[in-house]
This record gives sequence, C-alpha cells and structure tokens, in this order.
Amino acid sequence: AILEVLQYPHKKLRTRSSEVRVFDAQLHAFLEDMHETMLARKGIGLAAIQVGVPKRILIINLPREEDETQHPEDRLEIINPVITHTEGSILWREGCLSVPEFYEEIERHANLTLAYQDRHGESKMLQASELLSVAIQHEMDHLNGILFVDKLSMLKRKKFEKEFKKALKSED
Ligand code: QAP
Ligand code: CO
Repeated sequence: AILEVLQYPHKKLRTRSSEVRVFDAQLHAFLEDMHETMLARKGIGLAAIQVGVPKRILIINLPREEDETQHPEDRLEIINPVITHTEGSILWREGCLSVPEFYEEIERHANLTLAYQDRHGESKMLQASELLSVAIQHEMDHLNGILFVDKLSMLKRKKFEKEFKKALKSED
C-alpha cells in the first residue's frame, strides 16, 4: 500500500523514534509499504516516521551510476542503526520527501561505519561513502526528529522560511 508522507511542519516529524524489538511478518509488510511509498513519491530514502510510524527504521534505494535508475535488489533496509565511526566531511545538495521542492547544501561526514539490524533482526555492519553516507545520515536524523532544514545556516534558513511561506500562500 502507498502510505501518506507527512510534510513539514507536521509535529509528528519531531518524534524520537523507538527501537524495533519484534522482527515479524507485520514488520516485513510495513517495509514493503515503505518501499512502495518511496518509489511512488520518487524518493531515494525514507524513514518510518515520515509515514507516521515512530520506529527506528529507514530504507534507501540509490540509483545506479551506470543507468541512473533504482534497482529493487539494491534496496537497503536499516533497523536500529548506530554510527560507530565517521571520517571527513562532504557537502551535498539535499532534499526530503517531507520538505517538497526545497533543496540545499548540507555538510555531512564523508565516510561512516554503521551497525544495524536487518528485517530478521540479524546484526550487520556497513561502510558508506559519498551519497550513501549522506543518505544514511539524513535518514538517521529523522529517527531523532531532525530535518535537514534544521542544519541550515541562519541565512539559508531564512531563505527556506520565505519559500515555505510563499508556497503556503500559493495553495488554495
Ligand atoms: C534523503 O530524499 C536524501 O522535494 C532522501 O519534490 C537527500 O528521497 C538522501 C524528493 C539527499 C541523500 C541525499 C524531494 C522527491 C525526494 C522532493 C529524497 C520532491 C520529490 C527526496
Ligand atoms: Co528526509
């Protein structure tokens, strides 16, 4: 099923999500709904809280460099993630399904090591750089109620507020 994606300034996006303890068929069905919703909205990453579920779950499906399309076999399902190492910094122009039509450069760690659980509760580790590293940090912020626009400099934050108010007014 395609779920509703909550949009800024929805208060629920500020929730601190809770750890997943049960890895059952219901969780698997929810992960499928998250993937379906992310693809339908043309996203590359989604956190559970964006569809109103306060659990420490995120999914990522980056396009491949070779054909710039998303392949279902590249899907990452990341549950209860913990960053164990970071290195370097990187600037990336970010967007978010919960903050439509706004994009801005954010500074992130360039490389990271992540410990997490998969859909079966198995412990995994992964090393990420570039876009994957950025996507993981962006989605992990959602688990703590943080949006990328919270990380903007004062000047860029003002630009965002202005554009947001303008977009509100142009709605009917
Ligand atoms: C998070 O973002 C992310 O405004 C995922 O109109 C951001 O999927 C990962 C989207 C930057 C890595 C780098 C945004 C789609 C999708 C929009 C997204 C929009 C339609 C954002
Ligand atoms: Co986001």
